[in-house]
Amino acid sequence: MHINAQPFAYECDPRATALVLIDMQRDFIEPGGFGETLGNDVSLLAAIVPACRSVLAAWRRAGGLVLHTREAHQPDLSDCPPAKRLRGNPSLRIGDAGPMGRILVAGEPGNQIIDALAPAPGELVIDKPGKGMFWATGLHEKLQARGVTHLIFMGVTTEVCVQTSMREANDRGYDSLVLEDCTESYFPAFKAATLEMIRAQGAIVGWTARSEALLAALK
Ligand code: TIU
Repeated sequence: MHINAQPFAYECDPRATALVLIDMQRDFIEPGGFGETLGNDVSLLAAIVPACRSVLAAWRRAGGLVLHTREAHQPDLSDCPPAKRLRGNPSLRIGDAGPMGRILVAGEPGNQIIDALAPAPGELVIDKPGKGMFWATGLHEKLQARGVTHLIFMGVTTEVCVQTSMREANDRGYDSLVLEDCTESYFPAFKAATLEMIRAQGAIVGWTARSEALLAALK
């Protein structure tokens, strides 16, 4: 498959490529979750949902592997470093009870992927205690067992969990593409800077493309 991307075309074999949705969970996209406790306006992030849905539907039709991640901690917070929980001055800390249940805790209502992008049976769902999807998840081994060499990213937020996951993927030998209109940040300037730094220096971290480019390649 040949995708019109920046800084140059992205080539991948769909059978060796996973579509990755990073943290499209209520915690970040709906009011009352982790994103809002940090002081962010979460309304910005919902705008990417229709584009993500179109790509997800097309990718499923093509029979491609889908991977969903959630930023989630165990109920006893044994996988949440105190440094992460205690940093800053959020209105509620990780593990505290909020309007959608305990903040960023696995199994709570706020920790669920939004209905519009809910995982289908057979799709991979990874709970990750860090910002990056490889840290403490065993994901690399799961992807290797499936012969995955290429990753196409969507999700939130661009400069935090998406970028961290792409950098982790890069160091593990994956070729990564992020879909520009399927990722969002609470800070538009951070999104723009992240997309630029990913593709700089001859795709030092990876590629960026509009979702239409992927949809055209899948036709
Ligand atoms: N705060 C912020 O922008 N993001 C996160 O904490 N997690 C993810 O990006 N998923």
